[in-house]
Amino acid sequence: MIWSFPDPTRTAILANGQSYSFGDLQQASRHMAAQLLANQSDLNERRVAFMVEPGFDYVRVQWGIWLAGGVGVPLCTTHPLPAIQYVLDDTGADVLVVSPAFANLLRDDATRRHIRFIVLGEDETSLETLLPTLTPDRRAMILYTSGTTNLPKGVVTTHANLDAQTATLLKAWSYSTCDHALCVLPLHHVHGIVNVVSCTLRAGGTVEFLSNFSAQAVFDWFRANQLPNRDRVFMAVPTIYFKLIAHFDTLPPDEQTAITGAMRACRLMVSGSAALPVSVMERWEAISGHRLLERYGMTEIGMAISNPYMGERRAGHIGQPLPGVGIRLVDDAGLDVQDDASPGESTPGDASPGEILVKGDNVFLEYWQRPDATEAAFTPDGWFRTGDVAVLETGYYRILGRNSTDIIKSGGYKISALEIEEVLRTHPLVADCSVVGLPNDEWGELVAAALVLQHPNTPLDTAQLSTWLREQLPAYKVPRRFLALPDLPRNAMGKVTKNDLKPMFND
Ligand code: MCA
Ligand code: AMP
Repeated sequence: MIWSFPDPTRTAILANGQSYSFGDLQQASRHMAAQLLANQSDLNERRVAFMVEPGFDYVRVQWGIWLAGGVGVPLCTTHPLPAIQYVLDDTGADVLVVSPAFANLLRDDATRRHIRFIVLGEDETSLETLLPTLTPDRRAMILYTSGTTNLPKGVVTTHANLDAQTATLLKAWSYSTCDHALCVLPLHHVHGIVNVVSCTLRAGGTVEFLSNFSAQAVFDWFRANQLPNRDRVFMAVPTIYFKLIAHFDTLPPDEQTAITGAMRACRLMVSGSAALPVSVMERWEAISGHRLLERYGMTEIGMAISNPYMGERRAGHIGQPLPGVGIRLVDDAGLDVQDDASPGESTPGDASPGEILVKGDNVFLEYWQRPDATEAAFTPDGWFRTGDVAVLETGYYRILGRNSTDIIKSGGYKISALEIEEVLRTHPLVADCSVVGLPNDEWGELVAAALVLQHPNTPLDTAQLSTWLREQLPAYKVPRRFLALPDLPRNAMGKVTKNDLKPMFND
């Protein structure tokens, strides 16, 4: 899924103090495709995993994989080795592309797997070759998402899905060639990949990359000289807005005034990936002059529901269905709860909660090599079950929560409690455990673990346990609160009652 542009001289990417035009990007992507193809005519959906920092190299590798007919598998640059190995095993990737910074981390692993290992700038030559012709139904990307199973699942999107996911946003949020977007998000999730990078580039705008999030760097970006005839665009998760506000509050008044003035000139600011607290929305509006546009999405569907670009952006609500996206709310029996004949449209007084179902070209193809999970995720008539419960209030959807306590949202990341429990149970001191998300202003939810210890009389060294967990799990999945209990609260069926467990952390 790459796009051609009338003017190849326009700036596509700014990163590490360098500027790259669309012409540079297209040429570099073709070279990467030729490199990947070697002497083949088509990668035929072979999986190509890549661990590359956000920037020009990331995009040229991603586009190169697509041009060559491969399936891109972006790896998180901060995950520990076991988490990376899981993705390599699960996708059966037979090519691994890395930036020089990750070569030592992954070289031995690639050798052991007998897979092709390409270090950018080292194992590359400038090649040109004929590229395959791809049909839109071909698989394009696999992103890993945590869910109600203990291990992350690969979400497969096709070129047609990516086309639909980007097309609807381009229309709804008025992206244009004048956009200059800042990317501070990780590029192994939809928020960064689709909403920030792909949509901006598809519109012919410019994406500027920060290697990772820093509040000061974001404010510096707003204050820096604007490119001529450009409109700044900023998208982030609520935790980032919380952190920006906290940093802003520490700055001297003259600096605050300058930042506020610079932010007012921005075209669009969006929040998503987790619920935006009304307090954060209001404080941000006071600081920046922008009423954040909150929208709702998911790895499996891209974006589905959004507050309007023009019109009322209602606090605490996720908005209305995006163009081309079908939305229904259904009860436990699968019956529509809206008292409205046409799904997704509003009538006053239509407020019964239901699970959000989604249908449209934006919806993913399958969970990679998990036909049972894929089947379970859809209704018999093809609607994707999100697991999110919402209510429609005079035309705007509001999220009430999820239908599973095993899913936690922290820092905008979706985390499976079951995955963390599985790892904790392998620790020699842990006899049993249960992991929950505790409400938290900064992170949305904070990961917390209740533990039944093998030796209840020996005090738990939580620092040691955290260090051990960090070797196996990404930092954002490591519990921040621990509680030792003699037993876990359970219902008559023996299942841990997580809603009873959560308040115990306050005692
Ligand atoms: C990091 N820390 C945490 C957490 N994460 N503590 C508690 N809970 C957490 N979740 C700790 C670290 O261990 C570290 O502590 C300290 O915070 C700083 O870590 P660092 O990684 O540098 O944090 P950060 O850079 O401040 O990261 C915060 C972040 C990041 C920028 C908000 O979490 C982030 O990029 N989130 C966005 C994720 C995203 O893109 N999600 C979209 C997926 P110590 O020093 O003690 O180690 S959802 C999606 O794509 C759908 C489609 C959608 O709707 O958008
Ligand atoms: P992920 O699977 O990582 O793509 O996360 C998708 C999930 O994030 C959704 O199923 C929702 O639970 C949550 N989410 C995304 N946007 C919002 C939002 N604006 N408000 C509340 N929850 C959201």
